[in-house]
Amino acid sequence: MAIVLVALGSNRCHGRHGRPAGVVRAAARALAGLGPVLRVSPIFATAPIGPGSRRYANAVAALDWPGSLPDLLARLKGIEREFGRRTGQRWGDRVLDLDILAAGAAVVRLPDLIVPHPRLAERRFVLDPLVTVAPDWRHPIMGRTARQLHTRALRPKARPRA
Ligand code: A4P
Ligand code: MG
Repeated sequence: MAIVLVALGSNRCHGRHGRPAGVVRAAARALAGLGPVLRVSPIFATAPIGPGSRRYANAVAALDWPGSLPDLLARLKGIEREFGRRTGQRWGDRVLDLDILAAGAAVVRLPDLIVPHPRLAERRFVLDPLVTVAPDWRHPIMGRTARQLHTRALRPKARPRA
């Protein structure tokens, strides 16, 4: 593997790292324990999608990871646990969520790992930071760059004419 794009999200406070933005900053430092972190986006404050009740801090990091993607997922889950993440409601409030967004042109479909992340192209909270880190990364299935996906997501949705 080479450069892996990792999404970081938090919408709960942490005893030591404080508010969600502090949690995301600390998590980016923890990623550096896995391999060189080449870039980290600014942190975006975003409204929750789904049943979450509080605003999120979201970011994307580019990590140079020499191992396999299932091994990386296991390490990311380990970091989530170190930050006190409990398994709970899907999409529910969480102190830290680390998702593998993409790894170059890799396409993975395992029972517990799908890359590129299946909801990546629909989500401003992913695309806004992603485009600052890897604007030229090309989605291997959709054939569009992060910049193109971002532009598309900014466009107002077409509405049926009255
Ligand atoms: N999994 C499959 N593919 C991947 C991948 N590429 N990266 C599996 C990471 N995990 C992957 O994830 C559930 C399972 O997905 C994992 O066990 C893994 O085997 P999880 O992190 O335990 O649970 P989750 O995050 O609640 O579910 P999911 O489906 O990953 O949710 P999302 O898509 O991450 O959405 N609103 C804002 N504003 N900002 C957010 O960050 N996040 C979510 C969670 C909802 N709303 C949000 C945000
Ligand atoms: Mg997740």
